[in-house]
Amino acid sequence: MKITDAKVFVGGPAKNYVTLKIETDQGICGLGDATLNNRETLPAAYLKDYLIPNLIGMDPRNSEDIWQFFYRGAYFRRGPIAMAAFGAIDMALWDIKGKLANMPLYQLFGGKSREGALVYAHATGADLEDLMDSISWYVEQGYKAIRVQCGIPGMPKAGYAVPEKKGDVKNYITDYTGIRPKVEIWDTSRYMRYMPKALTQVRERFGPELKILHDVHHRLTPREAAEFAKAVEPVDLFWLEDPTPADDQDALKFLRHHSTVPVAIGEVFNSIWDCNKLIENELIDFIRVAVTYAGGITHVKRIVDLAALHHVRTGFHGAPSHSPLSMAAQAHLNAWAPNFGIQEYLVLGTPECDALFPSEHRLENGLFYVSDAPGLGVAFDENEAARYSYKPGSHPVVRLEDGTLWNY
Ligand code: GCO
Ligand code: MG
Repeated sequence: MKITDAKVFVGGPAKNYVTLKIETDQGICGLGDATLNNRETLPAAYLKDYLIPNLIGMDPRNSEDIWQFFYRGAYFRRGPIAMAAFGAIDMALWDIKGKLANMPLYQLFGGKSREGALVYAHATGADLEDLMDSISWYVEQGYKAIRVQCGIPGMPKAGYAVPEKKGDVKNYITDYTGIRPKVEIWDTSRYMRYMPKALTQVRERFGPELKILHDVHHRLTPREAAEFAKAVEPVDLFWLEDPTPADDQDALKFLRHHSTVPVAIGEVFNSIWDCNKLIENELIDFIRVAVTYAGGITHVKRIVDLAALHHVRTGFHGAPSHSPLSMAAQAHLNAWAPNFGIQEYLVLGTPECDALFPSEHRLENGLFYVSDAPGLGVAFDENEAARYSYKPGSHPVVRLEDGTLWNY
């Protein structure tokens, strides 16, 4: 069996999805997602200029060897751009493998460990009252777990994942069209004083059963993060996410020595070497990598297995920048993983997105049910894809009130 061709498509409704389609001499094709939010053209170029010319003629069934060929062959290791490009190839090769076996991917991993996989949605508000309305809306939709963020009184501009206008709670924007980023202003003291009180009120309003998550988005120092974690302990969070900048694997030691709050980290990681110390030293409870830019199914499965040895559960990244393809790859891993924790899931299901990526995967009552179709179980409509083109975008940049640049 041989790979005969591969194409890259960039574009989509709301997001610039980078979709790879690999064709074979047996008429079976495989699909993968290489979307790297706000840097989409780069994994696309890596695929087109370096990887695809080597891929043609290879046997698509040898997904492990192909992964090693590209990873070791790059010489300069890791990095989100390369790992997103390898990840898309890997996903597409697993898709082909599933179609050849006529089995959904979770069967190739070891079968189902559960039927529905728990997901969490994002509630947000310009202020606390606004946030309460947003949470109520998700609770009514049947969600059992909700990430909560809200505006901080006195904070000059909206904080992380917070709408500027009250009532804009389902469509808040965290990135912007255009190449120049919006600037947000951050004030750690105001956040540290206000957010524990706000989270306490959410717990009081919604009772003990709702799973509440909160994302600090890398903005605290290790000492501040420990203080914050202690302050929110009575809220009984499902997790506290990215309390410290994720590039320092030692930063969580201090927090861990001072608090029992469950910690989640890893959406910016792109390899096992970014999180092996965190996992082996049991400094975290949830690992947030994404199949999209952590080297695809082959590499992420390795991280999941390491995590399982150390009581660390999965909580894969699922921001809207992941196309239905990588969300499906994660759904298959979620159905199988003995150490599954939760899946971030923002409803992608606009009619445009469903038309571009038809599938039978479904969300019901806060649980995600994986499709039984062979492979990833997602199709790709090239005619629909022709409607979209690349639009540049950017993440915001964050400064302190005195102008010092901070972490987004
Ligand atoms: C999350 C993340 C995202 C990131 C985004 C950056 O928890 O979902 O923090 O919202 O900000 O993925 O591209
Ligand atoms: Mg996050």
